[in-house]
Amino acid sequence: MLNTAQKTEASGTEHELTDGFHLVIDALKLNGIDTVYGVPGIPITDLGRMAQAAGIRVLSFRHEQNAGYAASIAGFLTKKPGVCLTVSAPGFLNGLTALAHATTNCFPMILISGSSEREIVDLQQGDYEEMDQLAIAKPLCKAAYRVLHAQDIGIGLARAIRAAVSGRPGGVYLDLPAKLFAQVMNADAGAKSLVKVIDAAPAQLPAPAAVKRALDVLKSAKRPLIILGKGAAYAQADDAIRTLVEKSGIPFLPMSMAKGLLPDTHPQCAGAARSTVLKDSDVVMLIGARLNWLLSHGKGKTWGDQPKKFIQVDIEPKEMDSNVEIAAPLVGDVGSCVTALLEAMGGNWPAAPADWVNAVKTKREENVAKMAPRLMNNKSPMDYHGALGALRTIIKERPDAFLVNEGANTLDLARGVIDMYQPRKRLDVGTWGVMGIGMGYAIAAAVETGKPVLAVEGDSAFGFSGMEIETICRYNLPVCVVIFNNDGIYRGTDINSAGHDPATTVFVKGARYDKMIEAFGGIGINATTPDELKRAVNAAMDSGKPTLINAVIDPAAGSESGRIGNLNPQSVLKKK
Ligand code: ADP
Ligand code: TPW
Ligand code: MG
Repeated sequence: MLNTAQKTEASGTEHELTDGFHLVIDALKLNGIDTVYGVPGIPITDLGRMAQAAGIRVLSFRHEQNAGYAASIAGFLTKKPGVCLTVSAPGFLNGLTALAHATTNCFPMILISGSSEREIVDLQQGDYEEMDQLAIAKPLCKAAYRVLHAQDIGIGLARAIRAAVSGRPGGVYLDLPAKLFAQVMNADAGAKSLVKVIDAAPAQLPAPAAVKRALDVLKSAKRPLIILGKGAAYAQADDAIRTLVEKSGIPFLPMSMAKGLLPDTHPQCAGAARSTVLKDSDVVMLIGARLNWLLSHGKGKTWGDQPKKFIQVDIEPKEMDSNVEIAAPLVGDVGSCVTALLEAMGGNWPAAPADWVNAVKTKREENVAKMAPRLMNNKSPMDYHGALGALRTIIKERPDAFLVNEGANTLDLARGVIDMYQPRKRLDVGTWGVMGIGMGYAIAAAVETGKPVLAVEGDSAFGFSGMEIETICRYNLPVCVVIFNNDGIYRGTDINSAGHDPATTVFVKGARYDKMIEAFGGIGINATTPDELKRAVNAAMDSGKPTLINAVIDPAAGSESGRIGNLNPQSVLKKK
């Protein structure tokens, strides 16, 4: 409804009016969307202002990609679509990477972009920021809609919400042309046109026969394994999943963002025996995890010579048999499937085979013991293990803090070293291994939950979203960014032997990223030893003040592409 009650005389009676701006805001609020991430400009500047005035939290970023990543992870954390608001063509395109990322990672998100005049765009007459955004968005998201009339705003948003969160969650594009915002209609009719989405992500129950089949396969196992993926984390069925794991006694392996669903220190956690369990298991139950590249497509050397049978719990039927045969597909939402499994298991489910459970336990203890001394070294400059040893203790002492993590070595080593204790606390590069999620994720985690955030960032990774430290300072968010500064991508030691330019993978030597945040009133600290690092992070987490710590890492410590160097193509001519 219009703020200053505007009235018209129509057939002798007074009518209150509303317009496109207000209908969009009312529709968001009606559906419980209370936070929006974006960058202002024509035609959505006033929408942002009015949304803020109407009590929606509007987080203004420095680049749409970061706002989009923030929205995507807000969706993962809340099971409501995260909303990113951008201007037309360039702003839309900047947000589009994040929309595609949300779709790829199965996070619910809505990218709302203003767009130019349809009549001019379609005739390609060169409008301000002209682009056929709807057509461009379509292949990169689950669904894309455009609203042309104010009376359709309610339906348009309802469709976007339902598409984003139902079934396999993903990104949705909503195109709102500039003209729409100014369209006026009768306020009563406007209010009636809004749609409150009822049961946006309905439970999807698995068929009883499929549950029985899954349990029959599981029962036949000699060396069973449960793999938990970020779909399981998203489902927020934490208690049921924990009960299933404990009741079955089966070792579990958490994928990166499923760490903490059960604590990494849980006696059944096989995280530290990853290669063994993948190789030697005979029955593998996937819960909300795809057999994509992150699991070597379910075949090859990683999976060893033992014949495998897979049970897969997933909401997306098409995921079954995507890479290998799935012996027992269980299609439904994780909560319903796990509950159905538990019910069908009954009271006397046999214990998991003891020799297998013990073999996994022994391997895990061996690996943990091997790693321990490396994590305690106090070298300066630091190596990854020394620095991560310090951060590992911090998360142990502050298990409700978020850990945002990106980089190559900084990512792969932190994933292995830093134990997680609570669900959905580890947020990282996800399915694409994308650099640039860091500050957007950190901001959204702090905004959506009010919890402290520790962002552990490679120096390259940080560069993709680094300007958002201003945003962190502006909103005074409890975010502590630690930059693992090894002077470059993978290593800081590469040399270009053919000319004066620096090698392609190196940055300014000895850069002081801590100075950047001081420009915005945050706290900057240079840490050269694990002890210094630990002190600085603890102080930051205690104070809750925006802090950036430049952790000086030995430029020679990392390896090419971290743990996935094997994916680099090799030229036969390379080292002539
Ligand atoms: P990871 O990278 O952790 O292995 P993936 O992103 O590959 O996880 O897989 C997540 C899977 O979880 C997707 O196939 C998706 O369809 C599924 N999923 C997402 N939400 C749910 C849910 N609520 N119930 C069941 N499956 C889900
Ligand atoms: C959007 C390719 C993968 S990892 C990485 C790049 C550029 C940076 C690694 O250096 P960093 O970490 O962060 O300093 P470290 O500890 O190993 O030195 N563009 C995008 N995504 C990806 N993944 C890349 C490029 C890449
Ligand atoms: Mg680096």
